[in-house]
Amino acid sequence: WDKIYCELCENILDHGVQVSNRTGIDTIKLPAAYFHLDVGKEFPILTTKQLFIRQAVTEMLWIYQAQSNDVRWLQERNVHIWDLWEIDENGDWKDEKTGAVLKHFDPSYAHTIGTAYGYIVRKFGLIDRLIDSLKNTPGDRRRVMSLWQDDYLDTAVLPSCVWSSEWDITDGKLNAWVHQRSCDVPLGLPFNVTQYAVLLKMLAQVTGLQTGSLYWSIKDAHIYINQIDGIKEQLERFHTQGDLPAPTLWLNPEITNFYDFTMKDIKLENYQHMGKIRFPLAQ
Ligand code: THF
Repeated sequence: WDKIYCELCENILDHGVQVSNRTGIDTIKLPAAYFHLDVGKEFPILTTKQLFIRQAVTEMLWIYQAQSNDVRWLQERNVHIWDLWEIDENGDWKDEKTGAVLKHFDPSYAHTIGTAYGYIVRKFGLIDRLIDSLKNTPGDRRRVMSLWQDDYLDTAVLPSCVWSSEWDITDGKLNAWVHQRSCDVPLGLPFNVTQYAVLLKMLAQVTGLQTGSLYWSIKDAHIYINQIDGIKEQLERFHTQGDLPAPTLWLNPEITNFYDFTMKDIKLENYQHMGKIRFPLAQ
């Protein structure tokens, strides 16, 4: 996965176009990208930088298991990656630096991110439908999980970035085609890929399937210009040291119900990495 990831980064730096966007910090972008990862063969987590697996898995459980949009759920578990998008007591979502109100919501949305991610998963019963279909109609070709719901965009702080996944069974293996509309390659993508690999393995276990592949497509793959130095550091590591052996993900084999998994049942074993790289986060 490091090789695919570093090639994508190089491709963006070499062939991307610099554009302005809503955050005020320019990005270098490619309009599209695609890759394939055989999760059954190798668990995908970067080794050329430290990936914060606890934070990544907690965020995934927040969306798909707790099916929550409440940022306090994450904060109670010491995960702060959504703090910048929390609606305040008055229903305001504010610019972190200037304090300007970026968007106003009904105060009943206080402490949430509005109607995105976990809210949509719960509202439309997406996980239960998916598990039911995996168990009962394995040949189904309509297993589309869509977090993009037009009626709920206006009341979301941020429309979901990874917004679609399609779940396939071939030869007893569970595969997923995941798509994101916008991708912060240094910060978002390493989290997202590892999260969906964990989700794939959890779903395979509770439906009696083998772990298959992730097929990953991106529209607008970008690097913020204040992240370029960090990415160059990571590329330097890759070109001088290559990558390190992939760790394995252990799931408690006794869990048969998706909702019974806790952090104690999900463990990354033998994770070797080359250390943290700090990347700025654009609000
Ligand atoms: N906005 C932007 N600009 N990029 C994103 O990746 C992003 N997200 C979520 C919502 N809006 C976004 C937030 N996801 C980190 C990781 C994921 C995030 C936000 C922040 C982050 O800072 N990770 C650090 C350290 C984490 C830690 O120390 O706990 C890292 O090094 O990975 C797309 O999902």
